[in-house]
Amino acid sequence: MSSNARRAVCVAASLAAAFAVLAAAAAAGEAPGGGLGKPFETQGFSTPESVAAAPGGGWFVSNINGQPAAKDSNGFISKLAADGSVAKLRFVESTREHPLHAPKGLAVHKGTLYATDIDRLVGYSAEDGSFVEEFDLPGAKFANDVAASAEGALYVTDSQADRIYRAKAGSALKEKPVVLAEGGHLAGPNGVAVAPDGSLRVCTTRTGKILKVSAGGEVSVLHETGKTALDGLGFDSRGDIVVSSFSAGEVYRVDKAGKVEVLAAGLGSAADICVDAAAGLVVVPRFQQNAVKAVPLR
Ligand SMILES: [Ca+2]
Ligand SMILES: [Ca+2]
Repeated sequence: MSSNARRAVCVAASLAAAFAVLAAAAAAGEAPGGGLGKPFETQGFSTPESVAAAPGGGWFVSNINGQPAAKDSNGFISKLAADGSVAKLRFVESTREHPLHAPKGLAVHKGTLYATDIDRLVGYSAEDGSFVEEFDLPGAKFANDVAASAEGALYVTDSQADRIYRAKAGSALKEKPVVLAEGGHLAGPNGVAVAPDGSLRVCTTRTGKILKVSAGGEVSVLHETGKTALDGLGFDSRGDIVVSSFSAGEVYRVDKAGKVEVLAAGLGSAADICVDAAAGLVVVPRFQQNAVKAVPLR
């Protein structure tokens, strides 16, 4: 899950705010990144795939509810309060006019919550969950994660079509999404996050790589983690990458030299995480356990 008004917030809000937070923590004698938000675990979801921070606090959680590629009109998005309790289980619901089948990646941009849904990208009000806009993703098979840049570029990975799409927030009625990059070298692109310079970081399902994708679509390998089934990623307050492995049920920090450190283990199926540097938490959707667990971002 990686992604981004507060995945942008989970990333961007954080990078700016985090240094102030770290300074305050240091002044208070606390460990960096330690403990503004409290760890929690919340049950009762239906195949949760992605978590994104909500404007004003708390988180959104996508619920596939059934098979990941089934067009079954029963997907929904939950809203959690800042303590991890469920504020509204069905904050966004499927409707006859605007069906929601199997929402996965989430990103917030300027008050709109975007969710991928198999072959579409759908936007809802982050305030009340009402429908805003939707994009068809031509040729998409399994749209997975989404991330938003500060300028409103929306980047969507498709881990079966081996593609990355780019759409423009607010433009669904006038501009079609374009394919930014495609090919087997994307190796099942899954989590996507926007770096401060506007380039993308993408983790791969099939090879355990972390790729850099430029704004022009050039792809290069940044890190080989040696891990499997990477799913969601974001940045900590130092700008290092934090990434989950679905198959291992673990979360790692990958520093700029490529050193991999285990931050959390025993999570079961760790899908698209929200790395919330400001809160000092990694919020992990436990896909097969129907739970969401927040662990400290040490
Ligand atoms: Ca479903
Ligand atoms: Ca994912």
